[in-house]
Amino acid sequence: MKRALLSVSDKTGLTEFAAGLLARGFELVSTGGTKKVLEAAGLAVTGVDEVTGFPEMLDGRVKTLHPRIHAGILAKRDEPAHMAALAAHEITPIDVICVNLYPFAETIQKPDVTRAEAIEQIDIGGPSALRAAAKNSDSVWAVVDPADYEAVLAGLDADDAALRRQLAAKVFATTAAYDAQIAAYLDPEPFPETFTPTYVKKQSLRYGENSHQNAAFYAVPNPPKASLASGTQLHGKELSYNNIKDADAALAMVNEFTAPTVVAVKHMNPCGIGEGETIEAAWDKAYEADPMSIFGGIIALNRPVDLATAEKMHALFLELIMAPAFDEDAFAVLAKKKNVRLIQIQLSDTPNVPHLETVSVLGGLLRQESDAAIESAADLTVVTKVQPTPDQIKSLLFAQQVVKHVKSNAIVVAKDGQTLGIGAGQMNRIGSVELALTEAQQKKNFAGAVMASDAFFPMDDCVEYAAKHDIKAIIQPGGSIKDADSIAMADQYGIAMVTTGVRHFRH
Ligand code: 93A
Repeated sequence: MKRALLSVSDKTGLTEFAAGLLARGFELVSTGGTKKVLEAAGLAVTGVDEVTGFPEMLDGRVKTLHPRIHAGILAKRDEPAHMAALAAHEITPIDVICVNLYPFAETIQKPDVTRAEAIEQIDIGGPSALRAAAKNSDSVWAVVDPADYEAVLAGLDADDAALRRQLAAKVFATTAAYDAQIAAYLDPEPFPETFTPTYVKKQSLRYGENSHQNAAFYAVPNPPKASLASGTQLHGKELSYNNIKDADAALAMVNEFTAPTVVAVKHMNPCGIGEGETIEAAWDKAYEADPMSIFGGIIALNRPVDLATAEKMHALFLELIMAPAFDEDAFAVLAKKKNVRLIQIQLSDTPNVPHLETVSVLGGLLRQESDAAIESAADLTVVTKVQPTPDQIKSLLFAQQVVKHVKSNAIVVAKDGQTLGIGAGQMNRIGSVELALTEAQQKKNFAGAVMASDAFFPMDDCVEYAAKHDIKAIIQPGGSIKDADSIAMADQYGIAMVTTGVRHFRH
């Protein structure tokens, strides 16, 4: 008679699977809690203690850890000496191991969980039995996921060796991720010597950046607020690789603003950001910031979408709209377009909660703390003879909050909670200044605009260009050996300049 060992924390689908095994002539062996569930369902089951001749010990810490179990799993079925050893010790081979693990990740998510409670949820016997079965997958079935039960029953009938190998790989991936979570809990050091992150596939993607590149989206098991992975898609075409990158950037931006704000993103850069009294007013500003580039844009709002705003957005072609909520009538309007992706997001409780960022480089990855710095009026040093006015200071701080989200070299021209021109990703700073100002000068409300730079001015040419193009105040980190030249240039044109001491490169 074939034997199956069932020992599961997640009892989903257990009795159906067990009944399927019984119907296929298996004898079932189980640990305490699993056995109870099976018996309650009227299924015949032997206790693991009857097989081992040992009681479950140490509050369950030792249940399946016994040669009568592990030799039964590990013996090579085509190795006569192995089978003779089993016979000599009267050990029955075990052909199916169905185990899922103590819920360690869920336990440490609970508020106020103690270290002792967490440690108790480190499963030792379960991974051992699973890994033994996976090692012996030439003959043994290692089943770790209830989602596979049906396929396993079918696979048993067909003696599907390929499926056994697939399941074995899943076991090692699962136990590796499980161990990585334990390691991260025991030592939450952000930059450990060995970095073993755990990501699970959230979705396969139709393609990557371009249609000839395959791609998939992976997320941590419990994604934080203000992440796309913790959002819910309510409507529209499935997300693309580029959507996810752009939406991630847009979300990081909108999450930093407290007043009603709308962010429009194209190719990872903001093309318009507007802050207003209402979300509709914010939309108007974000749209008018660059009515051309917003076409096909990714939009993030930090307030629920109301009908008036929805109607305005509906009039344009937009790829994706994210907001904490959509009013019912607003949703109905937007959902008239079949493809537009509507995503409900959760903003973080306070703006810009620091987190760790990871990007890949060939053969490795880079990890850093996110750029969580947000400057306020108290961080500004006026370096020119002319002082900025209170209104200019507001506009300078707004431009500063935008510029950190723009690819370097980054220049933002803004006024009254609205971007007017953005220069992104140029290889020299003056190039970004020219782009931002060329765009900004087309706006009818340009007069009195201010300018932010993500890093210091290496020479006085940027200030000269800005002054000649009617910029009245500038914010920049300072710190160049030629700061004095830039300040002198500002004084020459009678414009105000403040420094922050904080650089915001974004590569
Ligand atoms: O405490 S353990 O690490 N020691 C063991 O020997 C052992 N064997 C199975 N945990 C062990 N298990 C785990 O018990 C399984 O991985 C499963 O998650 C759980 C099932 O226990 P029960 O059947 O009592 O609900």
